[in-house]
Amino acid sequence: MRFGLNILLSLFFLIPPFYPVRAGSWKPPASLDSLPEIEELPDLFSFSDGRCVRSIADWERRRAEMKQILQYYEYGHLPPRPDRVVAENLKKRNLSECRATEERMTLVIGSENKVSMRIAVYRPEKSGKLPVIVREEAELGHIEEVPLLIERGYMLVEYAREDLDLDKPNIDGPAQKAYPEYDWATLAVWAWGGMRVVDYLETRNDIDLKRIGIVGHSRGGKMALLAGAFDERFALVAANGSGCGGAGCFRIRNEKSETLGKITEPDRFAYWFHPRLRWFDGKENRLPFDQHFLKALVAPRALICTEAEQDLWANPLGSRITTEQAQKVFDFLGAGKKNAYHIRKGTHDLTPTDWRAILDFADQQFYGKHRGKSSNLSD
Ligand code: GTR
Repeated sequence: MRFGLNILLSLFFLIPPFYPVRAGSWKPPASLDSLPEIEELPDLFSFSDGRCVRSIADWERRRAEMKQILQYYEYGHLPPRPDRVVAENLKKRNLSECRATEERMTLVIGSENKVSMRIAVYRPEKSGKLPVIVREEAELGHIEEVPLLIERGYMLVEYAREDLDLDKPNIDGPAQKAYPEYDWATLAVWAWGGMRVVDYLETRNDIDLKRIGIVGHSRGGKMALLAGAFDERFALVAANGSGCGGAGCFRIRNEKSETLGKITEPDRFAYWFHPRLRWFDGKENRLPFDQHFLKALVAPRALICTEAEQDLWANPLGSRITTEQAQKVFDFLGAGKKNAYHIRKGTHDLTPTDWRAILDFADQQFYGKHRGKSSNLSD
């Protein structure tokens, strides 16, 4: 009997408990004051109730929890996919700059709470289904990037993010007015716009739907990372100089980097985020997450964060740390070579060097071509 008990006890300690982790078990805390201090970056593989991720199925549940956490504390909640996206007012022309066509149109999103957003589609004069880069802009017509993308065989789709919500404080844009029951802030609205572009691309027959990437710079990089983290139809995510609220870690920064407190000042960019984020000003160690959550959510899809050495405000150090932390998830999912960090000399900009790094990485991930030298942490 005693022997039997010993065996039972040793089995209990030797074999890790194996039980399914409940889905949707995350609940907001009773109050923010009750949040514990976490000096290190919160563990990607620990559920908020302390259980560990042990299987791919657990990871899927942890992923769902992490998305809830990010929406609750940082970005606000995004509405679900609308029932339809219809293109209207199509205008087509050949470009004189390169062998490509430009189509401008308005996407009418949803059949009940309609929201309109203009897009521009640049397509190389080639037949067949092509890979696409989606890129947000305050306004359409960033034509200088088109020849490079066309030459590399990519379509470019720009969308006018400010049709959904202006980049201004204290206003509800058309998207927020259409979905009043959602507490989404501006970055979430813009990210949702990128997802709606994919809804539209799914209605065309000339798109390689397995090779859609999203690229953004600075505030656009923040939103590209959010869109790519949440929408698995993006096979590739590229955030350039995205900094605070993007690829940059809140807890670990260069001395001159933008802080959580600075970015959420009421007369700066508070409106990009859910108001709850500002509570963590000077209390970053109470955040139950950090920006490595966003990067980990992209796995096992491809992610590249492009930074610049002198762009200290955008926290290239913090972006390197979040990349290193997220690498554990990429490895866990067997996608160790899909998490890239690229740094160049220079300042805050999306330069041809950045574009080349992004497109070399895209070629490598999409087609197995090795053209550039974007560094990969697991190499
Ligand atoms: C800055 C802001 C950054 C970055 C940048 C931009 O003023 O502090 O977080 O988003 O604007 O988007 O241009």
